[in-house]
Amino acid sequence: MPASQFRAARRAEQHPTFSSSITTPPSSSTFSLSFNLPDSRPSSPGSSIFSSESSDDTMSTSSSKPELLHASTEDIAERDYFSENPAPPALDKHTQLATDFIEFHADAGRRVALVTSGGTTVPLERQTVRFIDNFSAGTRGATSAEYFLESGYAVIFLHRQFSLLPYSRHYSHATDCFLDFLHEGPNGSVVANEEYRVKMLMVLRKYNSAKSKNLLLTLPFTTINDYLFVLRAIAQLMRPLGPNALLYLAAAVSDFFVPPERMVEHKIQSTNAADRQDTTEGALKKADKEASKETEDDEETFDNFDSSPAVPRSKRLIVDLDPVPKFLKNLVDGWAPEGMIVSFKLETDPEILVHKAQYSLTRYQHHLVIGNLLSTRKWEVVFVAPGQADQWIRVPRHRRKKTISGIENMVGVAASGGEVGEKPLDPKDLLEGEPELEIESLIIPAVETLHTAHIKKAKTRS
Ligand code: PAZ
Repeated sequence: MPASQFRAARRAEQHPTFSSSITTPPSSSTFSLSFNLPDSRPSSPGSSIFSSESSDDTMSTSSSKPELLHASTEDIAERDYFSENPAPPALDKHTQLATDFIEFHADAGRRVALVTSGGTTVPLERQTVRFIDNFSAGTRGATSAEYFLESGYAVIFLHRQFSLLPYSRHYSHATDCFLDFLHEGPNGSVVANEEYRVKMLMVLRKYNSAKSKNLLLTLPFTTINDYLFVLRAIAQLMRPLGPNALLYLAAAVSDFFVPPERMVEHKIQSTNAADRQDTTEGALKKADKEASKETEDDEETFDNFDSSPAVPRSKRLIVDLDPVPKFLKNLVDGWAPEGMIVSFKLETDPEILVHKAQYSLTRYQHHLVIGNLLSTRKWEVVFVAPGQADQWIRVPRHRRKKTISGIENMVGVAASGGEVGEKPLDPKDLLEGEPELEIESLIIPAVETLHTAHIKKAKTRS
């Protein structure tokens, strides 16, 4: 598609029409976490420590919501979320970079994959010292991006800042520090150690090739809010690519967050020391004595959730989180309706993985859910797609590296709803030290095949 046509299509698609007023349904579920804190601090009756500071009005939220015509619940959730939460400062810059990148590849008629990767943080304070995070290192996303590039896709790599990146991931682990691969050569040069040279050269060549052909755009995010804003913006920018767009959502996105109206400005205090004017030794001793007296009083009324040793409420941090709206339906129906959408489903319980993946597909009506278990995600995944039998993709036995934990023996368990599916592995089949085949080298060609079918179907329809 020529660039001018691309720009016109994008303008038309980014300005949906809103009218008529509908009220927001109350949010029904919240999530609470509690932490024991080492010192006493003023108790906060009620469930949230944020309630006393929630009147802070410095947050840039907008109370004027556009009205919606024939709005679905998803439309309302989208309008509310994006009008009540602040756009990240880098949004315009990232949008511009993505616009140029997509235009360039749309002109070339190339397929473009948006790969999301890594975890998201949930800040507890606006000037963020503390946040909630998750385990994701970004291995799936960074590795998949490399295989997409190898398959001829241009890739927008939307990643959690400081998680793994395509190509540099090979040398950025704490255990594989890049300096261990190098030594000093003649005349102050830096030389790769011979045993790593060939692999390093291959990685370097692929990286330089992707860079010089403008095939890889890396955009960072940190918080769940950054992620949602930039995901929506880029998905909408991809609309003119039609079925050539592929959205591969591998990031581990938080399901819960602290909404702006309940977020405190400053670092949450673990003591009430900041309140004390008199810091002489005598005054501090007196304050400590009073604090322990308060503690004794509190213990009589404290509601201890889990029957662990009683800790007074005044020493706990109770975090009250709202659910993050699910925007996958909005993505499928509105943001990128012609693109192929691939979501991931992560579970820890083998008995529910397949069911949850199927449920997600039915609920959001997209094109593919890739299910994986936390423990076996590097050995196997399941493809759940409409109108076809679930398909397990596994690293062949002889390419599975033996682990200390023996977790590779879990492969096959989820396929049979918790029963051991595949026969347990014979230790002889496990090649200690042999480079493990990356499961993404099997996943991406399979996704590509489905994407080709998706494009073909769209062409037939039009
Ligand atoms: O980043 P990583 O390689 O450590 O983990 C990958 C993953 C498990 C986060 C990914 O494969 C995934 O399942 N993402 C979606 C998680 C979810 O929201 O269910």
